[in-house]
Amino acid sequence: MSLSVATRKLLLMTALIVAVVAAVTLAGPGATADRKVRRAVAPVKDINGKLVATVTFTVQESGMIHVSVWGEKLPPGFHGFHIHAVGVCDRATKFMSAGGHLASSGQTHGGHDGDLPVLLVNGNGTARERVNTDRFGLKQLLDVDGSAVVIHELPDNYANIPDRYGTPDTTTLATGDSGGRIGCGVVDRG
Ligand SMILES: [Cu+2]
Ligand SMILES: [Zn+2]
Repeated sequence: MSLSVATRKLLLMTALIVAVVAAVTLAGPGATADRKVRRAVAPVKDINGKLVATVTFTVQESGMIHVSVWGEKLPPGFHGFHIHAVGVCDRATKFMSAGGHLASSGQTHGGHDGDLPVLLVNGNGTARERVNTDRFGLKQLLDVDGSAVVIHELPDNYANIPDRYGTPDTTTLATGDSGGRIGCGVVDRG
């Protein structure tokens, strides 16, 4: 069977259109999502593996990150609340696997990129916090070694120790004395 020149041209055009449509479709939503992640989420679990909080990070128009916390079944009071540098929440290490606070070089506690306002847990064990921060971006949260949200046992003093108490030691300068880690959640794409 031999095709006329016109038929061949038509077939060629059709193939070309199919190829272009396929290319646009492939490069469309998927590629955009890869380039522009707008949201991340961290399900925070306690040392028994029970979900105690959900923390979402959303990029605002301004470029700031909106942090939203829904917590429950937590011990009432103020709790140190930070982004830690490694996205590993290993209960066997009491969440020490999450490393120190997310930080850039030269920062001390209170000024770390990952330092957030303390979390207020109400008498009924619930916590609701919303804050905007320009200290980090989603890229930093979702970098190669990831990151983790950590809820601590005690309040955070942000290394704000007045002179009359003497010179703060390295632990205070690094952590704000917020004690053990009672909750940990790996930050993942939302
Ligand atoms: Cu912490
Ligand atoms: Zn810190």
